[in-house]
Amino acid sequence: MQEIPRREFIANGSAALVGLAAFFATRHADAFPSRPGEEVVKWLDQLPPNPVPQVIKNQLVWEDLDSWVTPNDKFFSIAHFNRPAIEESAWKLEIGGLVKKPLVLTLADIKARPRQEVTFTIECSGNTGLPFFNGGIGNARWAGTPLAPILKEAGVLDSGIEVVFWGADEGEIKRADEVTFKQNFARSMSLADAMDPKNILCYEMNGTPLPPDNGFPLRLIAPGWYGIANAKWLKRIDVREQRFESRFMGRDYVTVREEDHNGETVWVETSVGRARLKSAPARVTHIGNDYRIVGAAWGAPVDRVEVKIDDGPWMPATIDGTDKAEFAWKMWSLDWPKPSAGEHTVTSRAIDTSGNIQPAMSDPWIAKKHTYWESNGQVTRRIQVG
Ligand SMILES: Nc1nc2c(c(=O)[nH]1)N[C@H]1C(S)=C(S)[C@@H](COP(=O)(O)O)O[C@H]1N2
Ligand SMILES: [Mo]
Repeated sequence: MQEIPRREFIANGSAALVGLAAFFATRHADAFPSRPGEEVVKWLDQLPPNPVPQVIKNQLVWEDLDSWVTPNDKFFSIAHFNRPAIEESAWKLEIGGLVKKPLVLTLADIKARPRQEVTFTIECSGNTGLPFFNGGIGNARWAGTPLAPILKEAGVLDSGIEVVFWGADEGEIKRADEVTFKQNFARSMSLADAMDPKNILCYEMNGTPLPPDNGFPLRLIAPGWYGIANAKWLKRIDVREQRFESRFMGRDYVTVREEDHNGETVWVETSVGRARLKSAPARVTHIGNDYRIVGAAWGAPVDRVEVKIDDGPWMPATIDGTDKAEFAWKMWSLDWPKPSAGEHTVTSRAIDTSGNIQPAMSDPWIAKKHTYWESNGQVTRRIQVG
């Protein structure tokens, strides 16, 4: 379904349209391949204890996945510094730096601007790259106001090339060059990326104000980008004339790959940016001896998903047809009638609309990646049948 802002429906004044929107909303919420009476089988490979419980909270439990939209109380959150508790009355957003007219906006000012919604699956780029982390993903319906018109209103000067998003959270930065200082969380984007009409300054998650852990009162939602770009607890947007390098641009969230260039090995370091094609088996269910594998695929326009059991052939999964949101994960399923008793492995791979295939873990793209970021290799889970 096309993303149609609620305002447009109301402006149309058509009860039929509003009804249709509600119908699709319900269909979306229900769009999940489950069968009455089925039982869920736990994966044999369960995560070891999370060594950073303040940083990573509330990971998605894949076996519990039973809805296309992840409810707020089941949504993961990441905080690299503190988790600020912000009072709406004391909060404001500054837009400054290389602009003609700096702006200061209250939450009421932001909510009074045009509303835009997007259903977007946000994944931490560290997800499945670390042994204790596979639930850094969730899908929500985010609402806010587009960022681009605010930047236009402030009037970015010709010298401005970079937009920095500052959070209210703060931590100590110790650099290798022995400079130590306190700094707020900060991520940046090129001006061109920031002006993407899909980016919103977001104040609502699944119909409620942003929960504190997910960035209350305001965060950036940049559909199609890895989690790190979606700066939470925003306090300032700052236009600059140089590329910006914070810890989260230039040191953490840096992917290091060994690439081959005409037979020469070239080591390449890049800052984590846009999301990558990925899928994962979510859970196996059964009714008696009729098993079914259900999973999700996301990160790029997904064309199809294939599933491999043990060392068998790739088999086409059925993609749930009801969830058509461009930036949201797609649910898929594959019936697995009467599997033999014993231990099995389940692997999935997504294929995008350009024919790119989610890489195997042995693919050089993954095998020659030396940091855990952007781990979009195929996910294999283990299961006991019978
Ligand atoms: N201000 C701020 N924004 C932040 C972070 C943070 O630590 N501070 N973590 C980022 C990371 S690493 C991810 S994966 C996403 C996670 O969004 P969520 O916590 O709403 O799930 O938020 C991003 N935005
Ligand atoms: Mo992240």
